[in-house]
Amino acid sequence: MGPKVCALVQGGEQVTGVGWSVGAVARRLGIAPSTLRTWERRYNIEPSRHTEGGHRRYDETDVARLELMNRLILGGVPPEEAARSALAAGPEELAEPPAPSSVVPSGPAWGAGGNRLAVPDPTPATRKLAGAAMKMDPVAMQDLVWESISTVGVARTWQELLTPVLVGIGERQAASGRYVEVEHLLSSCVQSALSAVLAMADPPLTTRPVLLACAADEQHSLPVYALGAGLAEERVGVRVLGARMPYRALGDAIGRLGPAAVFVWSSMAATGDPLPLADLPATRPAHRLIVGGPGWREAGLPAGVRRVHAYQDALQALRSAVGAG
Ligand code: B12
Repeated sequence: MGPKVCALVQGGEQVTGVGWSVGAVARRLGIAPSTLRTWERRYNIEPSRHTEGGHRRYDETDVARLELMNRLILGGVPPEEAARSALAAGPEELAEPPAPSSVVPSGPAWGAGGNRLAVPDPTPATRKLAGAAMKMDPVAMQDLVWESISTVGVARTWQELLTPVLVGIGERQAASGRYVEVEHLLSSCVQSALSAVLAMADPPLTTRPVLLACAADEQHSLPVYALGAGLAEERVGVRVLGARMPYRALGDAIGRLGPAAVFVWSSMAATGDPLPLADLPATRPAHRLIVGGPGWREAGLPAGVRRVHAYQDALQALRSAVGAG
């Protein structure tokens, strides 16, 4: 019997050929390709075929197994145990999980306001993502995020889909004091999709990179991943340093990499003190220093530091700093 041809739809993308490639499976799961290889090396969760050239190819059962493993991990099961369960799973366990609505309790036990999330100016896509977030369904969330990224790109996905849903969950959480678990799972799905875009980006066409970091003690890192992924998609070289970046370490990174621009994010007033920005080292040629996020205190921003208020403006300022727009 010849190799079976898979024709599967993932995130709006048709994947055809003798099974799924590492990249296609990674996109489907919203994880980095290197994670798949790590799982294979550590837990023997491997593809059942290879091409003649030795490239890994996953069939539908392999993909279902990996999806089960990913679901278990996102649900808090340690990877080793998740891999054991996925390898031992029979066809029934590997089938689609039950519709989350049937397992999510409803009514008063689920909290005041029911299991709906109010999203500003809702669209069909934000409604679906908000629904999947409230049902805590990571596979649906990842599908929706990937479908959007592969159709309209990172920038529009962040602005039109992710920002409204994140703002909605933030408001819901602030009003009720609940839904931290929803906020965490949604953040984890968004973060893994954006990290996968970064990991799979084509090589940059720029020479001096853009450094993206959160202010010291600032944990809200999604905006810097969204900016990094948006720039990487345009083949701008980036280094995303992520959450809680001590200023001294940011200074060392600036000295080591000689970036064309540095972007620092602050969501909260507690992390938006502009004074430490003045001590960041100068470089030759000079870099642009740009800050964004509602946390920054405007008064006291050192001369020459630009503050941007919108994602699109940040993207434009960074593009122009590297001479790419
Ligand atoms: C996800 C999330 C988390 C996750 C973060 C995970 C991660 N890896 O990033 C976790 C669970 C870790 C978390 C922790 C906390 N969080 Co929180 N979190 C959020 C949430 C829901 C989204 C964060 C985000 O990505 N924001 C970015 C975008 C989506 O939101 P925005 O900044 O409001 O967007 C506006 C503009 O900035 C602009 N914009 C959007 N994107 C971009 C991008 C760029 C580059 C630019 C320039 C502009 C821009 O457009 C928007 C419309 O005007 C927000 C809600 C919110 N509105 O931000 C709360 C929120 C930021 N968190 C809040 C709080 C209080 C906390 C905690 C202190 C909770 C706690 N008690 O522990 C901790 C803080 C820990 C710390 N030291 O940082 C508050 C902050 C209140 C304040 N003003 O200080 C918020 C606003 C929720 C709320 N309404 O109360 N959080």
